[in-house]
Amino acid sequence: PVAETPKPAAPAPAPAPAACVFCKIVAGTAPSRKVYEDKYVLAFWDIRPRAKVHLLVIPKQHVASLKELDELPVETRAALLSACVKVARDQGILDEGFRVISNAGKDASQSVFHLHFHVVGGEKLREDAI
Ligand code: D5M
Repeated sequence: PVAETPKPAAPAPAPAPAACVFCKIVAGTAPSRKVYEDKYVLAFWDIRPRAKVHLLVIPKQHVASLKELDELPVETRAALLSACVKVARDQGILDEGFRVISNAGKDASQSVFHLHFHVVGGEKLREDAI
């Protein structure tokens, strides 16, 4: 039998910046109103809610934005989107409708450089806002 070529080792995750507020929330050294947590992701209330329900879903592993999504293990990538749907369901906003947004980079006015998905709903959202 032909010997299997060893798989290249996955690149080590980049160290989290010490000043990252969302990393501090993951570590439990900054407060948050948590609504969901599993091995891969954390979800909590946005500190500046812009809708009746406004949650953030983040990977526990630090990456700066959606631009770096492919640096995350596939399990984490899947867990992020599933968690968006789960928290929307848990908040009772699944049937009436909700929106999931990730601001990446300066044209999107990203202000916290740890990947996050805004999950918003609980009221009629503006049609002309994306
Ligand atoms: O949005 C970043 C979002 O993160 C913004 O809606 C405020 C929120 N934020 C910032 N700091 C905190 C803490 N400590 N807890 C909860 N929510 C927070 P962006 O998409 O980067 O513009």
